[in-house]
Amino acid sequence: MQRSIVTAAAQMGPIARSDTRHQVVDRLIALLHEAHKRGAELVVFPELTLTTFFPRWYLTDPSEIDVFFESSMPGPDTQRLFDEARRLGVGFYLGYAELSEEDGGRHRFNTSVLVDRAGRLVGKYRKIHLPGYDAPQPGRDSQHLEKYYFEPGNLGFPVWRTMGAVMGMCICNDRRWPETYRVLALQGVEMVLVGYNTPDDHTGNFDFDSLTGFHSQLSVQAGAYQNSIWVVATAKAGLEEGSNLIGQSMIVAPSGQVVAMATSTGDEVVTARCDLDMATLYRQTIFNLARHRQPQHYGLIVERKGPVPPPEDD
Ligand code: CDT
Repeated sequence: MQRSIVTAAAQMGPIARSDTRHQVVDRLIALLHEAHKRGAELVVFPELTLTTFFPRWYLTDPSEIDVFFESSMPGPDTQRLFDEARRLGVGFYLGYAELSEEDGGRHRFNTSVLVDRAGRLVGKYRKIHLPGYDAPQPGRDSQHLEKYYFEPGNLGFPVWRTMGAVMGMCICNDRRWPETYRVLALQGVEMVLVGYNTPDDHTGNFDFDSLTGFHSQLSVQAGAYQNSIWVVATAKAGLEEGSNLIGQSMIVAPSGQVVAMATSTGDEVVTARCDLDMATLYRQTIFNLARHRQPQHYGLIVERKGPVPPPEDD
């Protein structure tokens, strides 16, 4: 019997700073209905889904910062989404800014949760690769201050057997790192869910920035193919508070092929039936990690602090 799961990438257009959680959750529920109408059993929402992408601003007043964070999930504003998803029998991935009281202190993480079709919270992931800076950079109109607002995730890259598949999560910049997919693949992941907010001026170098869409797609396709996994990557997109966020939400097969992609930079649902046996096929053949991977021959991995020194003069 074929194992498959109909999956939706539920891209969101821009969210203004003044938009309320209620307005945002209304949009999420509309996307959920659209996905369900198309047969989706699992919906992937973006990174930091509930608010505008606030790391573009340097805020110092804790009360101004706290409004972007959730101290419980589900919370008073998101309970409606959880209830509606359970009623429809649709699982989902949701990214949000998490304020956590643990180890005797307050901690802030860039987090996602995975919820199954019965509305049960299956797992939580906290973003490990935080891009940008921990202090504002002079000369930039738009900052990228994730290192200022968040701590690196402390939950590793777990996988969960749920909804008929082995699933893992990552968040935005994580998708550019081969380690992300490989650490998940070594645990048998079949489907990786990722939300993102990617400004089209994120490096400040136009030669690089003009390739932003290409690099996003390249990272997801390479991760999928080299690790035999389905990747569902969902953007927050469009012109948000003066910053252009790329769209191109996509579903990529273990073959590396893009099987669905958003064509707008607004609220948009794309779906695909993800055949999990395709992941098995690639993993049993070209990328049979147990048979073909050769870590014992890779040599000692030396982490240098700087470049390899130049040859010494005789
Ligand atoms: N949100 C996020 O991680 N965005 C980054 C772009 C910014 S890098 C300064 C990304 O990798 O898409």
